[in-house]
Amino acid sequence: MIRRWHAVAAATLVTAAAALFVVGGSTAARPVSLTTTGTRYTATVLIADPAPGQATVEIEVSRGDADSVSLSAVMAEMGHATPEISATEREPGRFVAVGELFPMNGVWELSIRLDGPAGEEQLTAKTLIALRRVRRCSSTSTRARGPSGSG
Ligand SMILES: [Cu+2]
Repeated sequence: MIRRWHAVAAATLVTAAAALFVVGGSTAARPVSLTTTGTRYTATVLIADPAPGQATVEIEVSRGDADSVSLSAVMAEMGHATPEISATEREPGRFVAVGELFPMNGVWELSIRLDGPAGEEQLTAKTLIALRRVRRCSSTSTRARGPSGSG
């Protein structure tokens, strides 16, 4: 029962994502750039390639002196949660995390947990994760890519 709901929900999300891309006139996931503000910190989330699988997420802390940043993600409507991963500080205020934060397409809520002399704070940002290539016509366009007649 859960699996069926899962499949239906996934199909709905893919359709929704495809619709967004058609409206946007693009065939690839667009880079994500979101700024979120709390009482202690302000952070900007940058995802160059917002696709499922291994993700590289950059966090720029523009307000507040953060010593550590950790990320986790939740897809509430499907009950998914990914374990927290630690970001590495590449330069002052700029953190990068690499990991399986977004295992599937859809809208994910990213939690950014920051800690520093000012204290701990958790910020959130919603982001759409989508297939690398979403075609308007799914029936024929992907078929012609393979090597024809070889192998
Ligand atoms: Cu799912």
